[in-house]
Amino acid sequence: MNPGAEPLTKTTCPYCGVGCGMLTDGARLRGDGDHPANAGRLCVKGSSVLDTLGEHGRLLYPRIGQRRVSWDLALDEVAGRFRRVIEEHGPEAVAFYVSGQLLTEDYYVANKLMKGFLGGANIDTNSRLCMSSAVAAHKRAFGEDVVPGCYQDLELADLVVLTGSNTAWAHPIVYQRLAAAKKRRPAMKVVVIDPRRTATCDLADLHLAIRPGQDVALFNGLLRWLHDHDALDRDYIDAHTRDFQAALDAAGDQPLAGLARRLGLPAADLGTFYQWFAETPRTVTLFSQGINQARNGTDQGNAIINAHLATGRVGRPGAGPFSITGQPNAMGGREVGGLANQLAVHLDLEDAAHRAAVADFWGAPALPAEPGLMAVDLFQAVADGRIKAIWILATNPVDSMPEADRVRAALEACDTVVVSDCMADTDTLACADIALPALGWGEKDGTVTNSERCVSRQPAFLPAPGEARPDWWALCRVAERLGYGAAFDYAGPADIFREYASMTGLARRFGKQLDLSAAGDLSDHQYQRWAPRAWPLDGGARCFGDGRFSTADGRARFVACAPPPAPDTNHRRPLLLNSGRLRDQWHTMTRTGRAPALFSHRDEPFVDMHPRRAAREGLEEGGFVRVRGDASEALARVRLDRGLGEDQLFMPMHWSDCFSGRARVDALVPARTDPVSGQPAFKHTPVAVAPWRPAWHGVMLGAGAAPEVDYWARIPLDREMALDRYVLAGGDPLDPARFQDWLPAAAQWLTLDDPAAGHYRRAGLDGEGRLVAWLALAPTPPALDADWLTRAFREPVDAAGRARLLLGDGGDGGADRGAVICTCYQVREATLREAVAGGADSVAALGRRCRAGTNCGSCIPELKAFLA
Ligand SMILES: Nc1nc2c(c(=O)[nH]1)N[C@H]1C(S)=C(S)[C@@H](COP(=O)(O)OP(=O)(O)OC[C@H]3O[C@@H](n4cnc5c(=O)[nH]c(N)nc54)[C@H](O)[C@@H]3O)O[C@H]1N2
Ligand SMILES: Nc1nc2c(c(=O)[nH]1)N[C@H]1C(S)=C(S)[C@@H](COP(=O)(O)OP(=O)(O)OC[C@H]3O[C@@H](n4cnc5c(=O)[nH]c(N)nc54)[C@H](O)[C@@H]3O)O[C@H]1N2
Ligand code: SF4
Ligand SMILES: [Mo]
Repeated sequence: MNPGAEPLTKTTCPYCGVGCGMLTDGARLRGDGDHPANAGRLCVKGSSVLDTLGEHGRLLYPRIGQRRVSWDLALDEVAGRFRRVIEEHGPEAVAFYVSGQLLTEDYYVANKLMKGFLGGANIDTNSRLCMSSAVAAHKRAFGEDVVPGCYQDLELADLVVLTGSNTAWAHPIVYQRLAAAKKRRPAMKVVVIDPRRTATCDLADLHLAIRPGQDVALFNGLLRWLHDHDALDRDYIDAHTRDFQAALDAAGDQPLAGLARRLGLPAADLGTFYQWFAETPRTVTLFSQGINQARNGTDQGNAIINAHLATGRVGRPGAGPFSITGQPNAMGGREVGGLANQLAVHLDLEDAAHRAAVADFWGAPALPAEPGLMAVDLFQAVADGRIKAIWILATNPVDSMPEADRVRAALEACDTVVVSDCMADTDTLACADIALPALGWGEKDGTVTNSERCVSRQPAFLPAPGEARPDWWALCRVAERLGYGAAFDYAGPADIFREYASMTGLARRFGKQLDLSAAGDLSDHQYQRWAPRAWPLDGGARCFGDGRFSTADGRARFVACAPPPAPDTNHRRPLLLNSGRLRDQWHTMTRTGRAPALFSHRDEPFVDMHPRRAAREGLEEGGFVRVRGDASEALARVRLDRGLGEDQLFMPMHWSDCFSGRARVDALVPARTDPVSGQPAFKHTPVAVAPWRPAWHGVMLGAGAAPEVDYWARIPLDREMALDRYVLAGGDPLDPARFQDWLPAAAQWLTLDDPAAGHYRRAGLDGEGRLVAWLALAPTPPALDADWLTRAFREPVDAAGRARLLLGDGGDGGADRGAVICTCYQVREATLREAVAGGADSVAALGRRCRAGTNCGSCIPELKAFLA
């Protein structure tokens, strides 16, 4: 940093639950060397966050219907409608649906307003789709929703088990810390349990490609094995736990060979894993959505925890079960009580003493004694009219909920849908009756809690765009209009944080670990300067290490876990569709979808499948596949991947109707949930596939809207010019005239029209000779040099260039250099090939030659694969 420059602001990354510290002023950005989570590192999403900022595409003003209105009018309307519904139908007829992307202060206020003052419990959160099975498993085992360990445990461990986690892509900095630790201490072992071979397997000494949905069987088998091989910690079990025998009885005692067959694993591999687990006191089992998002997700979590309790490995250095959180503030939301079946600060709705303490603290007139509806049931209640007004903040359920088309229909039919978002175009906002513009990252001010319970600040360092306001502010102004002004009279986020922190004193009073009460009297200045710290504030980095838990008797509970249900594929839906994340995209792409570089890793929606499966179904790499579920159908590209079982498919969760015509994976996913947690089984959807062969292919460049054709995918090219590339395909015979509607106006058109060969090309120029539109339609996918064409949109094209415009290629060899592997330095396959030809034979050598992999390191697994 140059010495004269303004100091950078310390903040926290807006993406994943690793919660990396950053230093930025909106123009410069680097990792915060002092932050305990990342010590200065950032992954590719974090590094490119500045490319997603800016006013373009933001929701800037409140709207009622399509009409821009003042905040006063919008808030009057929200309050008026909520009041009328509550008066006529009771508090059960209104709902909030919130998100782990809110700040703790926003979340606290939303929960307080619903449960304390509106008197209903229908506030649920997208954490229901994400962490609720882990929450339920923690509560059953520990008596409280606590992740016992910390990131350092992954470095201290001698065995790290990663199950249902694609850590390399979803929690890259945790993965890099693990990779660095393993490099320092090669004796450390890593086991990955995942039906797919993922980038995470790159680090694995052993990959168990388990049959989908079978983790309980695997961990039950482990419990039995530990018992049979005298590897239990009997003293710990006796002193600190209950119900071991019931868990062991439920675990069954299938011989290893039979169990391995059932799990689809070589018996030797299964035995190796059990042996390693038995003999390694320092073992961490990290789990994520492959565990949580299943019909028995809660049992899956408890089966893992059982194995740790049985060996006394909880909350000790280098040992523990570790549920890693997804969203930047998933943990904060769980603290404040954002789930419909929680009250607040780790206290329970069903407990009268907890309710009395909370009512007293808030001065609340009415606390519900019954849990509210969990997300799937909540949207069902919207669909059948029991819920008549819903306020959705910081989440996009029309894309991310199972049976997403039904969620959309429910919102379209609902009388009052209020949506708070920072972006102007989302599939959920399209259903809003009232739209409220929210501040986004860099503008909003508050705190978040990461996976290791570390509370960090996200301060504002950018001005508010348009009339966007903080979410807590909008909630408080509505509370005021409903007559609860005194309880929501906060001067700012510091005020809210102090109240919340004090309130965690109640948790402590009821014997919980959550405790931030020492921060209850921070000054505004101290709040501004808060350095990352984990709760309990007066505790160490770990919880439960002394064997005392948050249950009434201080003992942890083993949970008897029934064998997993059989997969519900059938002859009509013979394949199991898995879904999840890509390295460079965030959820429904409302933010990462603004950074063109983040599309260079994967640019169109796709379905991964094994080459033999593809051959059997008449599908080929790059062709199109129709995926049929019970509720809907999707259309995407085929990608061949030998890392999948032959009866499995994988589809990314990211594509919304803003980025492709029919690639919302959640339209396919049925709304089947875990009976304990209510979390949907996103990972295991029965489907069928069939090829789709278009009559023509096309590419369109411009700033226009998506053409209404059978297949389209939007790939941002340049954010300043709002320039997109649309990849197109159609089933009907080609009719170029239809495209007139979708092409922007131009001063001059160059056209090539060859109906006999099925070729049609058009380039539109403005008065100065700059491209404003470019279209190519052909029987096979047209080639082009997107970088060259993008330049032609920016600067007038010279005579030589004009001659090549319809070709779409400047002739300087830019086309067909393959996919970008290293996003940070935009290194393409061709460059890597050249580096290899020039003698680069290791990741380090590639880095020296072409810089690939030397910034965030997220592409290192792919560089290794490339070298292999
Ligand atoms: N790049 C990126 N990172 C993110 C996010 C993002 O959108 N993009 N989102 C964040 C959020 S909110 C979350 S919750 C996390 C999620 O982080 P992860 O849970 O790591 O990510 P997923 O890709 O959803 O799924 C993890 C793995 O579970 C595997 N799996 C599927 N079925 C089974 C099974 O039956 N058993 C086992 N053992 N494994 C199975 C899948 O094959 C997949 O590789 O990521 C966070 N980080
Ligand atoms: N098939 C399938 N479906 C899944 C999953 C899966 O693995 N497979 N994973 C599930 C999981 S784990 C998760 S967490 C969900 C995520 O799903 P969503 O929460 O629906 O996804 P996001 O795209 O993160 O939506 C966040 C929205 O909030 C907006 N936003 C960002 N910051 C703010 C803010 O400060 N205030 C306001 N008001 N708005 C803001 C963004 O622009 C965006 O529109 O998806 C779930 N759905
Ligand atoms: S790992 Fe990447 S996305 Fe996650 S918090 Fe760190 S920089 Fe952000
Ligand atoms: Mo999540």
